[in-house]
Amino acid sequence: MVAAPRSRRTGVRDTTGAWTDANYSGQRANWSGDDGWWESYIADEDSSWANHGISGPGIKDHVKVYSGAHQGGHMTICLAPGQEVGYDGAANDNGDSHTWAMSC
Ligand SMILES: [Ca+2]
Ligand SMILES: [Ca+2]
Repeated sequence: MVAAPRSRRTGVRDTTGAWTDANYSGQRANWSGDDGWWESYIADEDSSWANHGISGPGIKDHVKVYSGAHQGGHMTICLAPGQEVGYDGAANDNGDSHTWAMSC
């Protein structure tokens, strides 16, 4: 297993990471909140993901990735708190937006 790089914890809500290649390699995207329109280098190029959010009661600590902009299309992958996914064939190269949620 290749460990995903840890982000620096700077706020109440921490970061979601996505990479263009499997196992947290290639170009990296890092978001501190929701993003309804991923940058072109990561949109439909995402192949690995990490949820580095802070977990706790009442905190939206799950990350839902969607196939379309503005959380449209369908959910391609959902990351539990702290979850890192080095590759997922069903979600591969399809993400266009994401949002934090209370659960998957
Ligand atoms: Ca890719
Ligand atoms: Ca897509």
